[in-house]
Amino acid sequence: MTATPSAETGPIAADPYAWPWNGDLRPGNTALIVIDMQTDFVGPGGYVDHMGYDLSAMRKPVEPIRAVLAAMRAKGYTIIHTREGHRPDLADLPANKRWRSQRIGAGIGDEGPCGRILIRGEKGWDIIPELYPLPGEVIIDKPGKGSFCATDLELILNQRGIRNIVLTGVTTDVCVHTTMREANDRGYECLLLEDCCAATDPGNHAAAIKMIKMQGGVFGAVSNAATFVAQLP
Ligand code: C5J
Repeated sequence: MTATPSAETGPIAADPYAWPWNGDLRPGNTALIVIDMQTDFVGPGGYVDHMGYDLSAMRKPVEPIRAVLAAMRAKGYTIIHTREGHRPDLADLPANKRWRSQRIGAGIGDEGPCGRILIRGEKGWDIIPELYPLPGEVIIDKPGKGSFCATDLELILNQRGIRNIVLTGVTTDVCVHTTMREANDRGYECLLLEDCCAATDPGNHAAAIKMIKMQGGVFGAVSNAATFVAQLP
């Protein structure tokens, strides 16, 4: 029997409602997205390091994401990784994005200890070894903050019949939030795992989590890695 959609039917304990909204959570309709866990965001000598932010905060989600990845891989869920980056000739880099990054000493396209900052194919641009995609997992290369902007993510989700998206990665307030908003506007049901995300500023992380839960879950719901792994069907 199909469960009647209600805020009580979701199998995952989450805030402000048990997720997903209609209780329909299975490998055939649910994907994990791991956003931008690249050396440029969480490793020494990368983009975020150049900007002078605390890398230890950025690394906190690595182990919780590992646990979620293992659980979802074992149960056959779709796994998607994203990488923010630009073409070596900078043809897809908006001039104001380059200007802004140069102004704060982390010029996108400039040489650094991990190669050219945020450039596709460079060492710093790739996903960190601890969370490296397995063969067959989807990798989305995106030039912007949102994972839907100028990518084939929506096409791939639709081909696989995905309706629910579990969001992890960095940064909570920028690329993760932008992706969640884009997904929510397209009708996808979103869950953000808060200990699987980090921001360059802890206050922004907390604010981003709070925003999701307003208006009864305006962008979706929030849970954590341990709860999710324990309750994943
Ligand atoms: C940023 C991201 N912060 N992955 N990118 O520029 O959040």
